[in-house]
Amino acid sequence: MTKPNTANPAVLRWVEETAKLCQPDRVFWCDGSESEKDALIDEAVARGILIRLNQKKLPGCYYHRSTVDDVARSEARTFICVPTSEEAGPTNNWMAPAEMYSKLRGLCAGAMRGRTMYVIPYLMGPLGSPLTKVGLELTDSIYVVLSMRIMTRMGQIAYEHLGQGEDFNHGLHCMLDVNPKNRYIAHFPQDNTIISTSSNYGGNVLLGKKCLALRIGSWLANKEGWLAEHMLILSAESPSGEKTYVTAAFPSACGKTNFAMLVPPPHLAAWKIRTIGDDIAWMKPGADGRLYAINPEAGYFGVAPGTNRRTNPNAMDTISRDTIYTNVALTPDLDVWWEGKTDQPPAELTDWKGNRWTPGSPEPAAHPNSRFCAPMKNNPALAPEADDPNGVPISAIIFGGRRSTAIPLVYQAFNWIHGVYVGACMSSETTAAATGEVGKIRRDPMAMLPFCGYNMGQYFRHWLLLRKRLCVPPRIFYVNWFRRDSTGKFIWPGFGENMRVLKWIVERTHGRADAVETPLGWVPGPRDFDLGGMSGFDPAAMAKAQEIGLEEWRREALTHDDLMLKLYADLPKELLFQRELLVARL
Ligand code: SAT
Ligand code: MN
Repeated sequence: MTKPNTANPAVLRWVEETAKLCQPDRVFWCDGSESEKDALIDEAVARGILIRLNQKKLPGCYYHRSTVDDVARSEARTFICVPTSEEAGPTNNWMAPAEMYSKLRGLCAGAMRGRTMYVIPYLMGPLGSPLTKVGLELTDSIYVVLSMRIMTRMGQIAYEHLGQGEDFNHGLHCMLDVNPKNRYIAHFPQDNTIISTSSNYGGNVLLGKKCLALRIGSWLANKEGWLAEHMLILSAESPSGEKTYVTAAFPSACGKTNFAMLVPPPHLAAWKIRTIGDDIAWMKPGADGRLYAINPEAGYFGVAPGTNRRTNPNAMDTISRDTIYTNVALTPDLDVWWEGKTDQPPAELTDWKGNRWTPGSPEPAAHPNSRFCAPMKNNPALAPEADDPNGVPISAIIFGGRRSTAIPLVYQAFNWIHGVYVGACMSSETTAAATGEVGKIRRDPMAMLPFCGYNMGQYFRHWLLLRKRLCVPPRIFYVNWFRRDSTGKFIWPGFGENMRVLKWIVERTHGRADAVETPLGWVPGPRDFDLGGMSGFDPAAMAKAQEIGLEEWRREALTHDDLMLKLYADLPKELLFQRELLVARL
């Protein structure tokens, strides 16, 4: 037992109650210090929870391997526990709070016997921001402590922000035996409480991230008049030094981290892109009628496969030190490797399951959802604004998904209401970030399907109402980097070249670039999209990337109906009108 490092009575009371329930042998009060980190790492290494990587190549880096059925978010086991199922809405799993509490109390009773319960105080958001929230996570996982230390502003700083108040998120994580049968990720928004059992996977157990910053966050945002969104935030500085702030919502594993760390191609090298956040944006109308965004996180929990010097050099630098890797492959000299890290795989590896792997092995060496967890301060492209308590004023909101067909590279919504409709109809092919089938098209409104903590129809209404509080609403765009030609090849080269799309978007927000009207929205005029210095990509290829097939779109519009019908009872009528308008234009 270490000594409590706070006198906050609500914190002391809750830790005591939880310890009584879970009966840990020890309670460890984390303070976030360096010496504490070193001691916890030593213990994790001694117990085989972490492997110390090659410290010459990867200073401060460690490796964690999870059990084979605990490698992604478990959406089927994620619940919103509010009094009625209508409040949770048809896109969420629901259970009555009393029933879920009783089930989880049963599972957690005595669950930490022989173990240590760690008390993690943390902030979501920069110190001193009016948007910042305090969380307390109680967990019996050292891996969670060390990851939360990277992903949040963790330690004494959170108690200082909280003072004697009671306004903090109560998070409890019990690893149990990580058996999926006992896995629950349960949210109780009315009590500002999260309980997660029987998993040790990031999105299920780093409770500040998806659980607090998005599910509870969106519920609070609806009540308090702000937005909690699954969005990266970046700053784009033009050659003349003008800074434009942009957010973008793409589903998990669709390139938010890459876009947030984009390195422009040589032709556009005078532009500077800097990262504010790579996954979550909290946004609120400011006194000047603009929408201001902060990144509540302090680290990146990114997908490793596909990350390399060419696709994301800033990420490669970020993860070269102080990083926890999970479920990637190991080289014989304890370096890390994953599919796409180098063109040629090493001759021999230990795969994510701990087995010997050679290039002829049938399975990938790294799990497709293997991750790095790295502090944002390592990012060479980090924007200084990432720590600004006031946030940054957003000029453009980009929606996008992973679609092989139909959806053009970029278009702009006609106005805010149309933009909300376009975001609501977002769709994407599923990825390995959640358990289940990969590559299936699903509607993922605003990339929030797995993360909206209340009724999705109500969520759209909240978006529509917010417009009234904005004098300068961000312009709304839709992008698709993933369209393929008839041979299956990606039409658009993506990655750094996405700067060209971003440039058009930025220019549009300042009223400088021209556009052509189409049934979907405005698209770049032929002279207003910069293809300079691009070899192998010409206006004909651009036309293919931008093609809007009317027949294909008539079918596409019909597929919007799954979601519209599911949400019909709560769907704002504005969105039904938007659908009528789209059909008429087609
Ligand atoms: O696995 S996480 O939920 O943390 C990341 C993601 O899926 O977006
Ligand atoms: Mn995410």
